[in-house]
Amino acid sequence: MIVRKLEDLVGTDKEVGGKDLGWTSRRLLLKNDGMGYSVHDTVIHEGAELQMHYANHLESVYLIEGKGEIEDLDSGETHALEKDTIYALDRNDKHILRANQGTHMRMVCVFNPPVTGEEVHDETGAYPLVDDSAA
Ligand code: 9YT
Repeated sequence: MIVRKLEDLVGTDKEVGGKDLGWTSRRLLLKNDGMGYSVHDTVIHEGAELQMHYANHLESVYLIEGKGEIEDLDSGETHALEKDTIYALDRNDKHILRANQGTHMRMVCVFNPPVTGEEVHDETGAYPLVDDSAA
C-alpha cells in the first residue's frame, strides 16, 4: 500500500512548474508506482492562460478549488470551470486552460498512460501563452 501526503511532496522533485510558468503540479503517483495511471494535484495560478495538448495521454481533471474556463481548440467551445467539475480529454483534445483573476484553480489530474516524471522539461504540450500572475 502506498500512503502519501501532499505536504511531503512540496519542495521535492515531485513538485514541478512554478508561479512564473502559471502552473504548479505535485505528482502524487507516477508511473513507477505501478498503478497504470498517474495522479497529480495541480494548481493553475491566478490569471494564467495555458495552451496544452497531451498528444499521447488521456487526462481527466477534477476541479476542487477556484474558477476558470477551458477552451476546446478543435470545436471552439469554451466551458466554465468551477469546483466540483470534471473534464476528460478523451480525444487528446487540444485546449486552453484559464484561471480567473482573484482565484486559482486546483485540480486532481489522472493520466493514462501514467506520466513518468521525465516529462518535466519536455512537457507534452503545455505552452504558456500569458501569465498575468508572473512576478
Ligand atoms: C491541468 C493539467 O494538465 N495538469 C497536468 C499535470 C502537470 N502538467 C504535470 O504534473 O506535469
